Amino acid sequence: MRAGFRHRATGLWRYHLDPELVRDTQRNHVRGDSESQVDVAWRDIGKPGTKIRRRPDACLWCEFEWMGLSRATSGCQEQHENGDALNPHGDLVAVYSVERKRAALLAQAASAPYTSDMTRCGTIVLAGRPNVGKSTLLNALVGEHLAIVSPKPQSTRLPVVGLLTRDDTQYIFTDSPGLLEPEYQLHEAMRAAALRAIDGAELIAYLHPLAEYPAPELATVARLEKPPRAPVVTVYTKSDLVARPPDVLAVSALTGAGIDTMLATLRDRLPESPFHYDPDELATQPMRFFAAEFIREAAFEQLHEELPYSVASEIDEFREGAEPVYIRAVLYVERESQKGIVIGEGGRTIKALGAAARAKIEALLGGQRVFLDLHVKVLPKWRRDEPSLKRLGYAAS
Ligand SMILES: Nc1nc2c(ncn2[C@@H]2O[C@H](COP(=O)(O)OP(=O)(O)O)[C@@H](O)[C@H]2O)c(=O)[nH]1
Ligand SMILES: [Mg+2]
Repeated sequence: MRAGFRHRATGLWRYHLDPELVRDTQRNHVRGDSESQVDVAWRDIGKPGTKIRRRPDACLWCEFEWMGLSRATSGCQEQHENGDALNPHGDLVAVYSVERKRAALLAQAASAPYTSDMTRCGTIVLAGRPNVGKSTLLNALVGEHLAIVSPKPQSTRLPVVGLLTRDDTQYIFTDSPGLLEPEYQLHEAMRAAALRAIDGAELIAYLHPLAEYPAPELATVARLEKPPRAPVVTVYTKSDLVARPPDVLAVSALTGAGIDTMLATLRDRLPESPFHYDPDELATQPMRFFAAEFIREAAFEQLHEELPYSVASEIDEFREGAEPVYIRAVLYVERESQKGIVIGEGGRTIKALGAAARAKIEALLGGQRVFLDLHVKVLPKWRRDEPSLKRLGYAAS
């Protein structure tokens, strides 16, 4: 058994099963079931990424019941009831509480030899100044338009998670708001979100435009009080725009140049771990989140100058079962005069904005048709108002 590990966000324990152990377990624990039946089930369990839920009083074997193996593990149950849950190696004895199991697993992990067939998986934050290409790179890595992109800086307000599973590695990328000097409450919330993402990640990809080589220290750019906990990999972006100095990790999200090298570099620094997500998954946030973001992205495209910065969006209703999918959304601005501009002459502007947002949502829904019922409302000075920022999901409540 190569240890389990605790998933930070959910607190669940997950295990990766060593095939050798699985064979052992069959010999030691299976009573009365045909080997072939068990074989199939074990194969499922051994699959990278299989999640085994924590049950407070379950021993290591009883947890497998959750996977539909209650019969196969009846031998275990007997032992469990007798107060004597042994693993086949005899080194995990009477594990009744999660705390004791955790200690036993960690002790095992410390002594376990390195196994090269272990998968790797971890969280990587894409961090850097505004406009360095974080969101564009996230989309290029995932191969799907998840994060909103704009030539205007500070378009990303909330972290967006994108997943990439390639061979034995699952990369959990987080696009974060740009590190900036806050000018008002929304900026403070964005900076706080970026710092939380940096703090929570297992690896930091620090992005900086190649044209502005060399990059200053991340700690300086982010004005961190102490150096970040996670290792930092500096990745130069927009390499298509300038000649590359030797020996730097540089990528172009537009041409794809350097991305394989970047992934290989990140892979080497990710922890050994089972996958956290199904290899086919691309995103972890709900469709309503992306719908609201795409409305904002359309606002960045269709509205001029500073106006997009005064725009927020909120999804009131999202009926996915309907055909077309029905979405009622509100686009907030800060002043009555802005409302007039967003609606436009005869409703022309809001119509174009809604059509652009709808096309983006439909693309992410795999071509499903969407009816976007979009309204414009004034939420006075929401960028400087803490309760409004919380309500819109920008500030942590
Ligand atoms: N030429 C070029 N432009 C890029 C590249 N990546 C991003 N951009 C552009 O840089 C601008 C900012 O990108 P964005 O991803 O929104 O940056 P963010 O603020 O760091 O998330 C947009 O206009 C992008 O099209 C790249 O690899 N090459
Ligand atoms: Mg961005």
